[in-house]
Amino acid sequence: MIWNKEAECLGRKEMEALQLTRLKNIVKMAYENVPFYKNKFDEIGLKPEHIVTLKDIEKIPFTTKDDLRDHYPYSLFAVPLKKIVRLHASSGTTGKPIVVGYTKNDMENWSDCVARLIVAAGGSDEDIAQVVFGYGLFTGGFGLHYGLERVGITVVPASSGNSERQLMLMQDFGSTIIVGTPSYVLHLAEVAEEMGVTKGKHKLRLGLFGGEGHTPEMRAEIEKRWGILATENYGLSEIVGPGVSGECSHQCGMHINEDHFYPEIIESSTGKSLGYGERGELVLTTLTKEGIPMLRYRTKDITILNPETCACGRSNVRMNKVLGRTDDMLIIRGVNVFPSQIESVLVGMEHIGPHYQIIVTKKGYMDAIEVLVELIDGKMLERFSELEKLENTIRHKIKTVLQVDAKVRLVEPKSIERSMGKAKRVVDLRNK
Ligand code: DLL
Repeated sequence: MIWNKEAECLGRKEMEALQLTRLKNIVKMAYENVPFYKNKFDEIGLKPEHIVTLKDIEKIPFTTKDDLRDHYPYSLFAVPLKKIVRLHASSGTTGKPIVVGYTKNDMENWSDCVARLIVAAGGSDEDIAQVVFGYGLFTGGFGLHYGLERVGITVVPASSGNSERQLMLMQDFGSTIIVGTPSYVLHLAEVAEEMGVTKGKHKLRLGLFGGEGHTPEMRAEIEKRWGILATENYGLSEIVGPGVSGECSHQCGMHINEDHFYPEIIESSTGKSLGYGERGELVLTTLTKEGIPMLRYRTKDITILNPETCACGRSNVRMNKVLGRTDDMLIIRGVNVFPSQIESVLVGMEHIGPHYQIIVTKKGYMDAIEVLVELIDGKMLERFSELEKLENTIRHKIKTVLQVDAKVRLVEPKSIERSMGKAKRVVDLRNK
């Protein structure tokens, strides 16, 4: 089923016409109501009427997370606070969070966008969805919640944490969908196994995962352990929260809600625009947001856009899995390293579980990485030769895939800190 066929299956020409009309409106609205945008436009002599084609978007300066931080809390809002019905916030690069506000219309559009990705993944009003995202300033909990309700799904707003209770609710309420971060839902699978909550004892059939990335290997692990179809969705607070894009049940890229969010790919170091199929930083422009319009927001997320119509019939541009962020990319002795690359080496190997942590240090002038990996059986720590052999195998694999020499340390099961939200994969001690 397709939730909003008109928006999700629009022909390319019609979509571009709609985007252009909306782009012109939002640029005018931002220029007239947000001094930050007016100043930026005036500095380079740009006027809203100079935006005549979609390509003209490239004339508009980028917006960054620092801009949100510098205008904390409300200075980027385009409407009086009276019109704002919801605030959310997310962590900034330093101290204060960044704040976003939604009008009534924004809330309507947000729920519709989230409803689209839920239905695309296979959710329907027959389902019971347990939301294990945190409810609060984080957009995950409430964002998915309203989309689920819009579809008519029975929502269990369990919020994050208390795994044993989650499993009790899941069984007693008969949850069929689980909604959360992949790392937490994988942790929950471990607890379920310990508690004997095996496949026949719960009714889960579908997972909606987002808020952080996960590799195909990690997805396969989640699907196997829970016996579900795992789909992914993407978003960020600055743009709307969840609802920017989501996968359908074909699992071949996340359909972007292009009628609300205009996507571009740029070369991160130069800001140069790149085309479909090219890997670069995703830049998003909100086309309908009233509360806090974002023009050419640099997400720092690296991906590739694909304009081909999907087997599901949706024609909106899809984005590939996020490969990493331009700012969580580690540079180890000159080599770019994404945590997701290390993850794909680890997941599925014998004797080790799916939890890992990358510790980055500096030895002299040289960066060094150590990868902590949990064993499935702690007893192996006493069998030195086996342990050494496994550490060497992992080290060798990492070297082959990443061209980086990493130290590997196998550790006790469950000794790496579990997260109720997004997993902390990298501990960077270089500047400490
Ligand atoms: O994480 C919004 C969200 C909540 C999306 C729940 C989907 C589901 P923030 O906390 O502002 O918002 O974090 C945004 O998280 O720029 C990405 O780096 C990362 N991220 C979100 N979804 C994915 C994903 C929410 N599917 C930042 N894959 C983004 C990879 C993701 N990274």
